[in-house]
Parts: sequence; C-alpha cells; structure tokens
Amino acid sequence: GRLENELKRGLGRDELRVVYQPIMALGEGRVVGFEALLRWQHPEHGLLEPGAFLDVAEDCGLMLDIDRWVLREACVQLRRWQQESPHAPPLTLNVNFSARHFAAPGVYEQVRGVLADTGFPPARLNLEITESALLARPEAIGQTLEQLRALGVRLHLDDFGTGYSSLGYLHAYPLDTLKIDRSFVQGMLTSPSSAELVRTIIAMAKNMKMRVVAEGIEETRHLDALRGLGCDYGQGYLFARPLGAEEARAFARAH
Ligand code: G
Ligand code: G
Ligand code: MN
Ligand code: NA
Repeated sequence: GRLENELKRGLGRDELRVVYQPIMALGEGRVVGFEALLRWQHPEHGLLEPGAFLDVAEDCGLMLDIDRWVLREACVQLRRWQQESPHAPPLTLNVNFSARHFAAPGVYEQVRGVLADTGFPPARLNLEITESALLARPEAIGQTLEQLRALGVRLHLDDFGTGYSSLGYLHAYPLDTLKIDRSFVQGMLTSPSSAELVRTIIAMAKNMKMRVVAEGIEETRHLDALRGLGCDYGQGYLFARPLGAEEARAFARAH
C-alpha cells in the first residue's frame, strides 16, 4: 500500500526519529534512564506516533530494520551524552523490540554487534519485550533471552498485566523488570481492583527479586500511591513526555 512505500522511502531518507522519555527513581525523583520511542517525521502528515505505522511496518517486513535502527541511534546518543559529561551518573537505555524480533535468527549477534560498534555498555541496555513475544515462539526466544542476559543486557516485560499474563513466564525466562501497564496505574485511584492489581504485582516482583517500573504516571496522586506501595521506578507525563534528544539531555542534567 501507499503507507508501506512511503515508509520504505522514509527509512532511506532519514525521516525516522527517536524521542526519549525519562524513567525516574520514585524515591529520590532522579532520572535513571530513558525509554527510546520511535517517531516518523512524515513529509505531509507531520510527526507520526508508532500506532499510526507499526502495523504496516510489521506487515511489510520492515519492523526488524526499524528496531535495529532505533537501537543503534539511541545507543549512539546515550553514549555521546556520557562522553560529553563523564562525571554524570550513568544512564540506562530502554529499547522496545517487536514480538517477532526476539524470535528472528541472529538477534543476539546483532544486539552484541550494535553494542560493540557504539561502545554502549551492555549492562545499561534494557530491552523491552511484550508478553505476546513470549507466547509466540517460546523455544527460540528462551535461548536468545539467555544469551542476551549473559551479555549483561536486561530484559523488561512491557505492558505487564494486559496480555496473557502467565506467572509461568516469570520463572521460565531471565526477566529483570516488570513494567506495569499504564491502564492499571491510571485506574488505581478510582478502581479498587486496579489498585489491588498494582499492589499485587509490586509485592510479587519484590518476592521474585525483580524490579518494577510503573508506566503512565500523570498525577501526583498516582506517584504518592505508588511510592506508598514501594514501587521503585516510574515514567509518565507527570515527569516528562517523550523528549527530543536535546531536551532529554537537559532534563537529565536538571534531575
Ligand atoms: O511512543 P508511543 O507512546 O506512541 O508508543 C506506542 C507504542 O509503540 C508502544 O507500545 C511502544 O512500545 C511502541 N514502540 C515505540 N517505539 C518502538 C520501537 O522502536 N520499536 C517497537 N517495536 N515498538 C515501539
Ligand atoms: O507500550 P509502551 O509502554 O512501550 O508505550 C509507551 C507509550 O506510552 C509511549 O507512546 C508514550 O508516549 C506513552 N506514554 C508515556 N507516558 C505516558 C503517560 O503518562 N500517559 C499516557 N497516556 N501515555 C504515556
Ligand atoms: Mn515500552
Ligand atoms: Na507499556
């Protein structure tokens, strides 16, 4: 289709962008890192969010190329910040990989190659994986995840609670962090069942020695409630929207 052709052309023409949303340590209100998020600067339609084109990218087989591009771009960017401010606390980088990506051949080698090329430390890279990826190709994925983990890369389970959440995943794969989906965070003040779910996820993660990142924190009341439950990390519009590289860097310096 038309969007497909435009996307192929756009990739070659430098129309893709990465924006960076801060991830905060909720206790101290300090930036610990950034989630890299994809945007497409479309020549006619303006800045497009992934919802507008990720399905097309998946369908026409461009998703892996795009994910790889985002990984490289963001590693280069964060490495540059670190080199320019060598005494600043090191920042972690979260990158989203599509479900299919983790099952693709050679993913481990590619990630290792990007880390080696860019000099970004593997232990500061967090790859975000969705539950649907774990559901899709469990065997191929298990080995890839173990290899990535052995390299030092950490694995964060994205949108936790929205998919086919199976507690079996948490034992079967070397996952470090659960990202609580924003629908539960946003529901927790008004819906007792959302609040209970958030409480339960945090308690379970602690028992399993996993970390928790709450997504979609928009109000101080969300932040207070999450702190009260012992949630360590979070992100959301209360702190910052996804920011361009320069703004993100300024935010990190100020926080
Ligand atoms: O940035 P935004 O809130 O519009 O992101 C919407 C969705 O797109 C999120 O679920 C996010 O995980 C996904 N997404 C953003 N950037 C990337 C990317 O680089 N690769 C993949 N596979 N998904 C992304
Ligand atoms: O699925 P994933 O968690 O990767 O999605 C990240 C998406 O969530 C990004 O598109 C980002 O723009 C969006 N996002 C980040 N913080 C907030 C928030 O506080 N509220 C809402 N509604 N969306 C957010
Ligand atoms: Mn994510
Ligand atoms: Na999410």
